[in-house]
Amino acid sequence: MAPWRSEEYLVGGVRMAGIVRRLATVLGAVALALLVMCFFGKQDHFSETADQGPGKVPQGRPAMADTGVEVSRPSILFIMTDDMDVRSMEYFPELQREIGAGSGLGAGATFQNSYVTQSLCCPSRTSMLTGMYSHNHQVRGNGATFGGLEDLRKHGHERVNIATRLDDGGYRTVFIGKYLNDYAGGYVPKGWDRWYGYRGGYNGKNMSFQENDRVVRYNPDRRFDTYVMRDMAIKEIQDSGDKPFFMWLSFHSPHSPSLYPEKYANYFPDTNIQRVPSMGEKDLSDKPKWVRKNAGYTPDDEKQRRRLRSMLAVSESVTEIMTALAQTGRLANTYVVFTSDNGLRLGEHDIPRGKKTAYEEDVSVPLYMRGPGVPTGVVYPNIALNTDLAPTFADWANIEQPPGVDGRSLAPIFDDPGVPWRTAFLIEHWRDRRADSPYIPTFKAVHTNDAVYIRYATGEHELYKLDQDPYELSGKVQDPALENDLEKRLAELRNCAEQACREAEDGR
Ligand SMILES: [Ca+2]
Ligand SMILES: [Ca+2]
Repeated sequence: MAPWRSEEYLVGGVRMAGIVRRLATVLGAVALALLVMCFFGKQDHFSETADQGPGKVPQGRPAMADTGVEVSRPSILFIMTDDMDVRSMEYFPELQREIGAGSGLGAGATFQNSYVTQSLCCPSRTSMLTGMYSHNHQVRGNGATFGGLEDLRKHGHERVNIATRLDDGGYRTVFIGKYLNDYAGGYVPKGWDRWYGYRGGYNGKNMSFQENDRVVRYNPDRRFDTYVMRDMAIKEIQDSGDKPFFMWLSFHSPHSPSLYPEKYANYFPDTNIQRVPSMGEKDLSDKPKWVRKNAGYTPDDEKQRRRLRSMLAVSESVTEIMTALAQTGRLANTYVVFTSDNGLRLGEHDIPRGKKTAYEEDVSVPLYMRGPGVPTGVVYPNIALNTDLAPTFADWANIEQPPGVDGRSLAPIFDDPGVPWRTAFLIEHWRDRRADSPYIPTFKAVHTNDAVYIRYATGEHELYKLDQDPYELSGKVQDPALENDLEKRLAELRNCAEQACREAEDGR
């Protein structure tokens, strides 16, 4: 049992849930009158959530104690990994239980249908910053031919995003780790009070960070990057004083080269990539030409072991960060979110490992959440997207939404799991001649609760009924009615913006 568990879970030996647990935790620290204020303040917040759409403005200031400590507004810790696939999360049950609902138990909730709308670093990170689909934020690649940091700046997303909004709203904003691929330091993006930007060199040879106004180099022979970032996070939590904070902690693990600390060298000695039915898929006659052309891949089990070892350091670090939250008395009023910028396929469909496709392994990401009002041990089937994170954070903080948000707050689900919800979303990819290996044609896809329909610029298409074919072995389903329906939904989604996206996702 992790050390912080006793504070969070057990009050007088009884496991408590929801608002009751939170109140009991706060009880020892603040006066009763303040407690009552806090309680009703929170209730107001959630009822506002249900009534107001994006673009709402803060309703009054947070309650302040005599000491000036803000007691009502929660802190937000957003932990992201790079290229972590959902299937491999089964090796990290502790991480799931700490933040999500591993095996139906845990300190928070798990979204089992969580997706990115484009399976690639820079586009997905930009969706998280802005709440927009890629066709709206226009960071469509990692920058080899287009996209990347340059497009992020060109399209104004460093001037206004969820961080600048939280900063304007009085939050202490902290960024730690990998930003967008091309970031090499030299400046601190607007909106961040504390900035620790990893300056490339993710290969373990040249480790340096832009730490606010100076560059700090670390000796990679003596310091491991995940632990360097963990220590930054713990120090920032300890230094955060009386303000609520928003911290984006962006680990580079388990992305290649998947470095890990020496102490984990003997872990997972015999663990192989799971040979799911789509591994080495034999019959590719249902697949588009680019898949058939690149078939014949041998899964790299040693690479997978390296990934898992690098994730052990992440899991260990998260536990220590949770302990720091508990020790500073912040755990009960902090939302903690864990996800990945994209998934990764490890050899499914007999094509090289990678991302960017609309296949489940590429677009599925882990998503765990805990915090005030988030039920514990609940696994939600609702489709959650990377475009939902910024609006969820804004909702939790009760601040104005960033402009142009296509996603939606996930918070209403915690109040009412039966709330009307999206039944479809858009997946996008643009062919990047200089970065694609293998080359994947431009496509747009619509993903529903039980099907995915991929339409390529080549004119080819794939249709999978995921409820019957979860491993996507047969992409030439003969179902004209379904295909017709999905064509229609794709047409509504492909160029949508803001409210029109939400309506198209809902099928209204
Ligand atoms: Ca990535
Ligand atoms: Ca097949």
